Parts: sequence; C-alpha cells; structure tokens
Amino acid sequence: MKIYGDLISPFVRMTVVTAHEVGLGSKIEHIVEPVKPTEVNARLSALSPIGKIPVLETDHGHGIFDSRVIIEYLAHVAGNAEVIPDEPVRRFKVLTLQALGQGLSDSAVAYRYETGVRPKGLQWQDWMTRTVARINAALDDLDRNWGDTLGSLNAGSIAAAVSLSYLDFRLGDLGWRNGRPALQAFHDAFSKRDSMVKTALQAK
Ligand SMILES: N[C@@H](CCC(=O)N[C@@H](CS)C(=O)NCC(=O)O)C(=O)O
Repeated sequence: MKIYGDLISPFVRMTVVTAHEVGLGSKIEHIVEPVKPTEVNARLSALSPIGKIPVLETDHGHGIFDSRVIIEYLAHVAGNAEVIPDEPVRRFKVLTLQALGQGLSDSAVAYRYETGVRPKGLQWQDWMTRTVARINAALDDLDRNWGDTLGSLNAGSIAAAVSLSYLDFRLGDLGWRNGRPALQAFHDAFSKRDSMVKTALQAK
C-alpha cells in the first residue's frame, strides 16, 4: 500500500498515525507528494479526481480517499475494532469526534491558505474572523465535552491530536492551550505515543 502526501497535511498525518496504531506502519510506503491549490498533480489525479492529499493506493492499484475512508480502510485491513468501534453509541461518538477534529483541521488549513498562500489584496477579513471563531469554538468543545472519548485510542482522538499539532505548527499565535487545561493534558499525553513521535513535524 502507498499513502501519498506530505505529513505537514494534518489529513495525511492522521492516516499515517492510524497505520502505525493498527500495526500496518511497515506495510505502508509513504510517498511525499506536494500539492498546490491552483495546480493539478497528475500522479494524484490519476488516483483521485479531487486531487487532494492524502490518497491511498492499494496493492491492486486502486485509489482510496479521503482521509476518513483511508482510516476506515486501514482499520478494516488490520482487523482493528478500536479505531472505529462497532458498538453503536461508542461508534457514533467516535465518528462525531473525528468530524470535529477534522473540521478543526479543515478550518485551520483553509485559514492557512487564505493568509499564507492567497495573494495579498484578495483576502477576505470577515471570512478570516469567522474562521478563527470556528476554530476557537471547536477547541472549546474539545476541551469541555469530549474527555471520555479522547481518553482512548480511536479515529476521533487521532483527528483531535493531529489537528492540535497542526495548530502548533502553523497557527502558533492562536495560543490554543490558553484556558483549555484538559485539552492541553490530552495533547501532551497523546503526543508521546509512538505513532505521533514517528510522524512528528520538523520545524521549517
Ligand atoms: N477532506 C479531505 C481534505 C484533504 C485536504 O484538504 N488536503 C489538502 C492538504 S491539507 C490538499 O490536498 N490541498 C491541495 C488543494 O487544495 O489543492 C481529507 O480528509 O482527506
């Protein structure tokens, strides 16, 4: 199996962390594939018309995307019932926490494109203000309401931890830890996991 994409992308990192957590780390060939929002990457587009990272290429040459489907695929291949549990109450809590963590990354990546990539003069201040408010609302919810589900290894806790690390990497000025001690404690503990250490981002 191949996973395409740079680990700076939180969505790519979530899939590679999952691969390590389910015991498939050594079965994955990780190929760093750069993407730019205004350019077509032919290699990726051959596997996914959306052309975003991550994309997983199966051993049979099929493209699997996006990150949520890749994570489910990896758990399925490994026979892992922890990442996405079967029991219905737990399952939909985990999937909702995953959507929250991924929504946090969606907003953070979009904010990064707006402020770091979009040409100056084309930026939309009201949208940036709304996006930061959305990020803070997600952080408050994670801090106050998700302790139980964050307390175990699953697709939701992976999405949350990786998204918080992305905020550290790209939006350090946001100070997401301020006033959120439970979330900070979660992130401190989760970051020590082997899967997170192996995929840690290098300062550029
Ligand atoms: N919903 C997708 C989001 C993936 C995504 O936004 N990837 C970004 C990198 S973080 C990307 O490929 N951007 C390139 C582009 O927008 O063309 C997933 O979960 O995989």
